[in-house]
Amino acid sequence: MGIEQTLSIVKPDAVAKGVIGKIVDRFESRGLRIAGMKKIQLSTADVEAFYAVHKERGFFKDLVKYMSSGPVVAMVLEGENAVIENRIIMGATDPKNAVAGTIRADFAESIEANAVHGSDSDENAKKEIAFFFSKREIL
Ligand code: IDP
Ligand code: MG
Repeated sequence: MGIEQTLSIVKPDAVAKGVIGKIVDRFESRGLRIAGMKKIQLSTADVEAFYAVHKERGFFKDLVKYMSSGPVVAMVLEGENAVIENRIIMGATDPKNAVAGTIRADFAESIEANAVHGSDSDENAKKEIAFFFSKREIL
């Protein structure tokens, strides 16, 4: 395990609600350092590529529409066991199942508009970080 990096995205619903700062605070308060950060508008093609693993799922079309509906904030989080720590801080995919005090319990609108993305493995974290950030943007 040790020090890892993982990708977090503040999704369009949370950006629109004005809770970027509150979400960033959850990470920093729990010992995850912001190693990279950018606000970006994803195109349909961007989201199709980023979420390619979900392309056979029934909700894929809606997911692409939602994730390209407004700007997002992508972050590289760094810290001890960052991949799992971020998943714990985020909470379950469906906010109805998210533990109290998690980001999704506190800020998500629905199973789709669920405030944040987080990489699910070290391998995917590396790919997802490379999707958004160049080396010189990670400090
Ligand atoms: P995760 O974000 O907790 O890793 P995934 O299963 O990887 O969850 O799904 C990716 C994203 O797709 C979710 O965060 C959510 O925005 C959306 N999603 C997942 N399941 C559903 C569903 O059943 N209906 C609508 N959207 C969904
Ligand atoms: Mg996932």
